[in-house]
Amino acid sequence: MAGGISWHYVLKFIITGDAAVGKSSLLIRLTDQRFLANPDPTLGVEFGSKLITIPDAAGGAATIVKLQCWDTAGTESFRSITRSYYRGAAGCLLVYDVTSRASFTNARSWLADVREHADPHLTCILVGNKVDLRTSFTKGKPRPREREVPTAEAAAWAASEGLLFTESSAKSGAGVEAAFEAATRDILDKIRRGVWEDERSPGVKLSKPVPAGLGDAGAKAGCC
Ligand SMILES: Nc1nc2c(ncn2[C@@H]2O[C@H](COP(=O)(O)OP(=O)(O)OP(=O)(O)O)[C@@H](O)[C@H]2O)c(=O)[nH]1
Ligand SMILES: [Mg+2]
Repeated sequence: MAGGISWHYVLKFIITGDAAVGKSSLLIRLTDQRFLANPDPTLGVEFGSKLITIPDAAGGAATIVKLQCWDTAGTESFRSITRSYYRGAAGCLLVYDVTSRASFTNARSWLADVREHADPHLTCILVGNKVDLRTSFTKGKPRPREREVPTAEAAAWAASEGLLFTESSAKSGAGVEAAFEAATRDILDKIRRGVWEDERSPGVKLSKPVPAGLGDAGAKAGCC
């Protein structure tokens, strides 16, 4: 890449929400483009990273961003551990399951945690996951599994809390990259407006150009 830059920014993301809403599945879909029907519950935190390219709306040069994502456990017993990962995050995916009203109701308490422990400038996107889900099987018989959280209701709550909003399916892949991209665009906009100051913001790092010849490895070593 020109100037030896592999990415322009490194952004720290956290993924939070109730157990089993699909947080790890969203991250695996983003980083590996695959879906596991029976993933293990997260114990504490897991990490994943992905380069994404954000085109410039005005037709200028695209911005390459390295997302460093901390996928936290939704299980209550890990809550005090996972809270410590909120500090310094620039972005947050607050995930619920569209077929579980309880997970949507509990999003309020996850958001309260984020507000208490993360930077006030953090960009949070509410993500209603599992939009593919219509049917589950009990004792071999199909049983309809209804959506319990209407899109309009979640969108209205997100707007009232100043959150971005989208729906997704980690299973089909629909809306997954778009969720991370929407949050990233918002963070880049905040960087442009000086809301996030590089160097002093632990969740936002600017990549430093390295001398020609050091190549990709040099750029990575010079960052994060
Ligand atoms: N149908 C469907 N199932 C999903 C989707 N996302 C996740 N799942 C399933 O939901 C279950 C829980 O997924 P996980 O990704 O482990 O959930 P989690 O939020 O990381 O759970 P914890 O790590 O325990 O907090 C698994 O059986 C997944 O296969 C989705 O978009 N659609
Ligand atoms: Mg998990």
